[in-house]
Amino acid sequence: MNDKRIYESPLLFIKDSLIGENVKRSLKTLADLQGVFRNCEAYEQMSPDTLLYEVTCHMPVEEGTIGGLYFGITKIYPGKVGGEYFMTKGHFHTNMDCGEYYWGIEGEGRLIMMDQTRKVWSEQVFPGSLHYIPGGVAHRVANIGNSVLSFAACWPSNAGHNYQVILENGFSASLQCVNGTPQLIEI
Ligand code: M6P
Ligand code: ZN
Repeated sequence: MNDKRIYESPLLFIKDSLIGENVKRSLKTLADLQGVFRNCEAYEQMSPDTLLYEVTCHMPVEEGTIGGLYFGITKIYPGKVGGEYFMTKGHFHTNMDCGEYYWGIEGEGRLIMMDQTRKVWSEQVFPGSLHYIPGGVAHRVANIGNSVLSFAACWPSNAGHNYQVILENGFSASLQCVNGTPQLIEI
């Protein structure tokens, strides 16, 4: 018998894609990350249209809603600017009380975190890795492999993104490829 109380999920999260209502996708090119990478000369030599990453988010409530959640999948393409791996812009949450979960789906990466005293550390991202990012800690992910890195994230809808502090002061270390291996280089 057909049970009318059972509905199909309005959302599908299959491997690294997200399909359904209230799902928004945005693409980030090199042009969108002006001033983020350390090697300005290498940056200028690359096409501004180079696709670095794409973010697909399920945003069921209005931005700023207290108690709501957002869910997103980020796919970072492999590549480097100079010796620095392709990575997300990175942000603090505007509301410093808000934390976030990240977890690895495919590929190989590093989650780089920096607290408000500018202390930096990183965690390995791989399929199945789970990362808790406390409030007040800036976060960004770099793809250190030769294939797409994808990770999922879940954060409060009142967290907000503060990119300004990162654009003005950067992280205090950058993830560089040194003799083929990733190293956090303090600046
Ligand atoms: C994750 C979440 C999003 C964020 C995205 C890309 O999916 O943290 O909130 O937008 O990564 O990171 P950024 O916005 O720093 O480029
Ligand atoms: Zn965040």
